[in-house]
Amino acid sequence: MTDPDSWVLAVDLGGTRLRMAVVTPAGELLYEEQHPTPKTRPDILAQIWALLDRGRDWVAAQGKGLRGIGISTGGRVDFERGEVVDATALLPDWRRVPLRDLTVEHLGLPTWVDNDGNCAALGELWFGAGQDCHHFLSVVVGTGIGGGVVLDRQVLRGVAGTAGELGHISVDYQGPVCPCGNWGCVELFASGSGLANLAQTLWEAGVLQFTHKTITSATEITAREVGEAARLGNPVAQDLIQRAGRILGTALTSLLHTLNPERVIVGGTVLDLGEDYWQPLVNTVQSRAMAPAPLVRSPLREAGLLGAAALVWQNGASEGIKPPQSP
Ligand code: BMX
Ligand code: ZN
Repeated sequence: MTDPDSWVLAVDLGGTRLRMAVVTPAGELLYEEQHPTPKTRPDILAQIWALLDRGRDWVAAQGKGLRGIGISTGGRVDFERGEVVDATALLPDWRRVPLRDLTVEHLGLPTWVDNDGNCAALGELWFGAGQDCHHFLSVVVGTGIGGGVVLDRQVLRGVAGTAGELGHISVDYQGPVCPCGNWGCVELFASGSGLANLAQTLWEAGVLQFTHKTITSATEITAREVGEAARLGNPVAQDLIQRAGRILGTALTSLLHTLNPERVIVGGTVLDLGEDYWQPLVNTVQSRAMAPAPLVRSPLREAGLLGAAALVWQNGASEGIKPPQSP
């Protein structure tokens, strides 16, 4: 039976969407909200706290108590300090943010903060395709590419708490400069924002045309539009998506050679592009890796939110919070 006193509030801050949910230890999302990510740091903070206030009020109205708050965010996070160290242009001005302490000050509840890729990996470990697994990789292909490495059922955080930035593995040493500082990062080619940028350049050059929709400015072109064009048989769009799958497969192959995991769990909205993305991804890993690990799709709708919630149960012993289950 679920202990209602173990409910928590979870937040997931991505480059496009900001989500909040009340989560039970069984992994049920009881109350959910989702909004576009605000554009500035003060607006992001204000929106996070407004959502948390509403979540807390909703729980109080049910006559229930809350254990704490877990926050999943894009950017590199110093987990011990609960601080966002740095972020790419997907979250402008999102650096040196003492998010844990600010949130504790605002809501008075114990709070933990981690990178969204790490949270998704923790979500898989507790509730998803990692439940029966000791060593796995989790990859979330959305606006950016979030990553998490689980070794011996622990999320690998590295010395400064910022490990697992799998989107920033270079697949082209002379490639375009990434906002992270590296060159030719896989995220520039295989993420939703990467695909959109590449498609915009091809559209401006007259190489890619859209027939399903009138496009008047490059900024209207998203990965979803590229997907729609591919579905209608546009060979340039299909090629772009297939190439993205192969490029992600190339980066994952390097990770398999480094970590030799049991499986790779892949999720995120970009998988909605379908087989044009998925098959080249799988085929590349199968044909290039020395010992290919199976690629499985995440069964979770909200791995990041679930992992953010799990942060509370996993780390809450110091606050007297008992884990409802061992992951
Ligand atoms: C970027 C980087 C990662 C993040 C990933 C997925 C920032 C703001 N983000 O690589 O930390 O895990 O995107 O993010 O630096 P999402 O926006 O797709 O959820
Ligand atoms: Zn990068």
